[in-house]
Amino acid sequence: MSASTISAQPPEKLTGIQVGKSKHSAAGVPAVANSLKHVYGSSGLLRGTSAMLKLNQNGGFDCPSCAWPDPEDHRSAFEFCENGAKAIASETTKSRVTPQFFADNSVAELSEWSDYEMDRAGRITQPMVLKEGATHYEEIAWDDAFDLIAKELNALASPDEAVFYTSGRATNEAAFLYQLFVRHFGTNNLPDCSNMCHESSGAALNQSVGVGKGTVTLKDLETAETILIIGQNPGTNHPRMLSSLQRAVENGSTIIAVNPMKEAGLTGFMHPQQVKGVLGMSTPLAKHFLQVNLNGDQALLKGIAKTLVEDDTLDTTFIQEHVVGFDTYRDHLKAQDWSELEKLSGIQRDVMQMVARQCASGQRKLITCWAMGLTQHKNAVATIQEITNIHLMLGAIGRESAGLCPVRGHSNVQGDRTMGIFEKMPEWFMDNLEREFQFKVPRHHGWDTVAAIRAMHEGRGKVFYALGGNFLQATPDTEYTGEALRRCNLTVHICTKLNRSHVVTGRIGLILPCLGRSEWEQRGDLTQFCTVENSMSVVHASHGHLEPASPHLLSEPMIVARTAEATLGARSKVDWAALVENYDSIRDLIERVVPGFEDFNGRVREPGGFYLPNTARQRIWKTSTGKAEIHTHPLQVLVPGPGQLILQTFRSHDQFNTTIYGLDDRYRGIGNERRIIFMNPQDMKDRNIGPLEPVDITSHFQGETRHAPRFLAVPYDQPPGNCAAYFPEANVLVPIGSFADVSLTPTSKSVLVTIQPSA
Ligand SMILES: Nc1nc2c(c(=O)[nH]1)N[C@H]1C(S)=C(S)[C@@H](COP(=O)(O)OP(=O)(O)OC[C@H]3O[C@@H](n4cnc5c(=O)[nH]c(N)nc54)[C@H](O)[C@@H]3O)O[C@H]1N2
Ligand SMILES: Nc1nc2c(c(=O)[nH]1)N[C@H]1C(S)=C(S)[C@@H](COP(=O)(O)OP(=O)(O)OC[C@H]3O[C@@H](n4cnc5c(=O)[nH]c(N)nc54)[C@H](O)[C@@H]3O)O[C@H]1N2
Ligand SMILES: [Mo]
Repeated sequence: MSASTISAQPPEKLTGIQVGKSKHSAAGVPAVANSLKHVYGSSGLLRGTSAMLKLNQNGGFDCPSCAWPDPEDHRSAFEFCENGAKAIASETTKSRVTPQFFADNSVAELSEWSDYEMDRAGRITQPMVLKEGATHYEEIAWDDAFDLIAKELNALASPDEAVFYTSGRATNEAAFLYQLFVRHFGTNNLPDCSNMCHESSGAALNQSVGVGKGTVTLKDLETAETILIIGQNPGTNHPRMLSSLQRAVENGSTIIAVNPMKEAGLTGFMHPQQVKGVLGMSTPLAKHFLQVNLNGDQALLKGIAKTLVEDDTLDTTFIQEHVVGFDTYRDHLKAQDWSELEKLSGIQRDVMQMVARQCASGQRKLITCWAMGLTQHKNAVATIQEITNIHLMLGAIGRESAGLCPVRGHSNVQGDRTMGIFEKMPEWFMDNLEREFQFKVPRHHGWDTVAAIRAMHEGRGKVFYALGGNFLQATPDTEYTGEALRRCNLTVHICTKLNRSHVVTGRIGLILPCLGRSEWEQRGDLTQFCTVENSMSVVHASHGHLEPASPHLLSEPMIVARTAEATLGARSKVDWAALVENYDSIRDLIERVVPGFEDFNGRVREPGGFYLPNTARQRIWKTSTGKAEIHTHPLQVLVPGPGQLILQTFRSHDQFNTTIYGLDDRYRGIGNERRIIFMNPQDMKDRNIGPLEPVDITSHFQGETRHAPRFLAVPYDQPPGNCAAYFPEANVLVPIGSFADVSLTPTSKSVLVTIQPSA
């Protein structure tokens, strides 16, 4: 079968939807029961139990699910959540994808499998190659795989013709070695999942407060007076955050949620490890729920800021001492028209004023948390800077119980950035690398994710190499990206499980299977461990405890080191083999290159690890002006054209990004189906669409259209003009040319669509 018949998209078949009531609170007994079902169902009792007992414990391994920190002083025996359990079950499964599996299933056949079926196939056991023109993958020896990569890389006219992607599960040690190899090879083409995730937060915060990360600790959160949670669904995506929010509420915090969808994890929470949770009593979490229009947050935040100015509840001392740009912003806010702000946000003026007064009350201990609901829009950076503006006007940063909290996704996505996975690392980092390693570090910026896809599509990018992830399904515009990958000479994936990126390949495709976080790595008498950094800048160790899924697996650092050795040969003076003999040697190098890692090997062996320094937290502003900066942006909110709706693409409860653990979305009341679109009931009536009827979706961007047929329409409480479908099924609708200003993050939460009943 020719490559062109291999589908880049998940199959269109429906799986038999069951609809129940959406829930008002998250977790509790069903969550625990569900997690045990997931672990024991696929990994067997022993492997599952020992994995769970080591999860997020001192001396155990870091949960490979989200980046939410572990509590320092009240870590329970089971510091995990339902979705952490699903991640472990998926990694520790007993099922195996062997060379025989690939002999039995052609690539074209596999492309007909759903993402759910691909994940269930199990762990890949051996390196595999798809040779030019071949229909099936076949086994390849590790040495031959590295030689093949080296040959293709070294045949390029320029190192800048290669793309080196990273997904945020990679550990610090793997990530540091990887960027060292890539820069030594001669390019900064290091796109990563962050480009599609919190890039907008990093860009906004770096410019405003001089640090691209959050400024608060878990203790701050649990003792804040007011917590805003904007564009985030913690019940599904950061379930352990709910325990912290519950403690905050018990300490007297007022939580205000801002979200177009009434998400269960925001309205209430039943703690699974406490009696009242088991009895089913839920602590109300959010006191106020603002059902903002999709993309309307900028208008809402301006309304809140305008109230602070009108009420004159500002921290003038802080502003005078620390802030630039306030006067311009104040004048801009005064000129804002309330009715315009109300119309664009969908929130009444008195509600905006109420929120502003809550934020300014007490000692102004305000924390704002946000995630993809803010970062994946055209105006994302501007919107996030409206948040920093509010915090700067209130002096609510750099003191106890107050500050900024972008909630990261992948378990080590923040650490990977700290290690240098970035297409445009600052000059000081490059200087440090050059000093330590004595090679000419390339200084010109590399490609981010969107630029890399375009380059491959246009034939400028020829080799694609991925440290983890599922590039084809995570990126926008699935058909366009699929074509980009097909045009490469070689595509390489370091991975644990089968995914769709493995079936849409370049002329040659390579799968390099690696150890998972939960597995031990023995070198002689030494058991290696790795390190990660969580969403609140705590660096800590992660020790694998299970026997590897296959004796043929190599660790990520080992695969990177052997790729480097084979490719660079005598060009490199780095002793790659020695570095992976003992990861302490990699950590010694990190200590010499990255600030904040003094005595890395000593401190990371302390239980709980250590905090990285955060200058904004200390009210030191590493910005271009040396002050905290208020930035004034024009009000630019997406308004759909006649007949159009705004579509957001988000996560169900049973997925981790492109890994589909199951077909339910329990809190939203959905069973056994993913090909659905949540719509406002009136929008359905207007289009003659009945509940659960199939519809065709068309997206519109600069005169181009993209199509996704046969999604089932589900009525759901959200503002008129808004709708929602799951990622990655809906990614085909996200235009490659539509990305955020400054951060260039694809606009996965603001896609303009029209919807009609299927013929
Ligand atoms: N179980 C599980 N955990 C995960 C993940 C997973 O897939 N599964 N993914 C991980 C990763 S990489 C990340 S980045 C995080 C993602 O965590 P989230 O950001 O919570 O993920 P999404 O499902 O994209 O949810 C976005 C939320 O924002 C809301 N929203 C969308 N648009 C807007 C808007 O314009 N304004 C406002 N105010 N709200 C909006 C949506 O209704 C939804 O509740 O989770 C991480 N943790
Ligand atoms: N439309 C739309 N698109 C989105 C988003 C959205 O909200 N909407 N969200 C974006 C976001 S926030 C993100 S972070 C990206 C995610 O993008 P990615 O990080 O690229 O995708 P994942 O689905 O997390 O990657 C899953 C694959 O990683 C591999 N894997 C799992 N564990 C390991 C491991 O330990 N080591 C290695 N080497 N491989 C492993 C497995 O093979 C698995 O199939 O997607 C983005 N795409
Ligand atoms: Mo993410």
